[in-house]
Amino acid sequence: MSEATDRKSGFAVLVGRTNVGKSTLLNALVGTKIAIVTPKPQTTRDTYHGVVTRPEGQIVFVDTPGIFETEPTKLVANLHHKVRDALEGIDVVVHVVDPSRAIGTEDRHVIELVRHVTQPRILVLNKADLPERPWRQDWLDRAGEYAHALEVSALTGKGVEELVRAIMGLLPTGPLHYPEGQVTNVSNEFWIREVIREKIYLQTGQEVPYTATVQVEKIEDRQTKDGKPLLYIKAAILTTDDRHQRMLIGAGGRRVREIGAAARHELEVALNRKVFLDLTVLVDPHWMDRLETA
Ligand SMILES: Nc1nc2c(ncn2[C@@H]2O[C@H](COP(=O)(O)OP(=O)(O)OP(=O)(O)O)[C@@H](O)[C@H]2O)c(=O)[nH]1
Ligand SMILES: [Mg+2]
Repeated sequence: MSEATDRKSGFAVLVGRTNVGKSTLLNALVGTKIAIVTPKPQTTRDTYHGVVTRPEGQIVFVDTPGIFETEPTKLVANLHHKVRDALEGIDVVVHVVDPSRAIGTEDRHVIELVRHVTQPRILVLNKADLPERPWRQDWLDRAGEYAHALEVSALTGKGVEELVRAIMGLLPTGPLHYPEGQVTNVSNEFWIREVIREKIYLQTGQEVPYTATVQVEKIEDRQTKDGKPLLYIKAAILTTDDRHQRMLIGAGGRRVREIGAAARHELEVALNRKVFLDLTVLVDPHWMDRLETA
């Protein structure tokens, strides 16, 4: 924590239906990849922080799991519980929407959730780069319920600076929550888990990603044979049943090898050193039961 100053400081939570681009926006705001992004819904499963520090102040963005309508599983209940929790103790609510898709039940659920918070709200119409956004005007018609309504493209960066300025304008002054230079609260272990999870979403179909989680068992600094630094990681993909285990492993182990290779590549580029990723696929029918839903 730094000394109290006249700088702005506070929390802005990103909420919205699943797949609207909250995590892509978090990465664009911070300017580096913190959150995993995939074309599949329900990618984000935890709330975490991306920090933007400027001379005028600091915004701590909180990414949240998207709201979605699906079979009520323990996992879904856990994710929605995390969104409600994330709305506590924040300064600004950023409601992210995708005007290329019809306003549906999931959006109405978020509208209700957001309507009940007392903090200032900003409506963000994302995906401004898309040529067809038929529901743009329907969202703009709701702008009166928000302190600001802004159009951005998390993909190209358009409008992202304007969003930072709008939020800064709504924050109180106070001590910074993170030291200058720190961009997230995500631990190395959490990040490794997320990178592997992203590759599962990208490389397996249909329901497979939704029955899977990743457990990191060991992270060790080692050396390659020629004395270069090597990060050894032992991790397991847990899935709820045998059929999904077989799909994750693939013929002759090909699928899990591809997931591992893609994750290893991303980790090596980010860490700028060799990574050995020992990845297995295990059946654990109870992993979801251990999640908190209260
Ligand atoms: N064209 C376009 N696509 C975008 C934009 N922002 C995000 N996307 C895409 O939308 C999809 C979903 O993005 P995410 O950032 O994972 O969405 P999310 O809201 O975090 O989704 P959940 O974590 O599942 O709630 C991905 O395929 C992104 O590439 C944008 O500004 N323009
Ligand atoms: Mg997300």
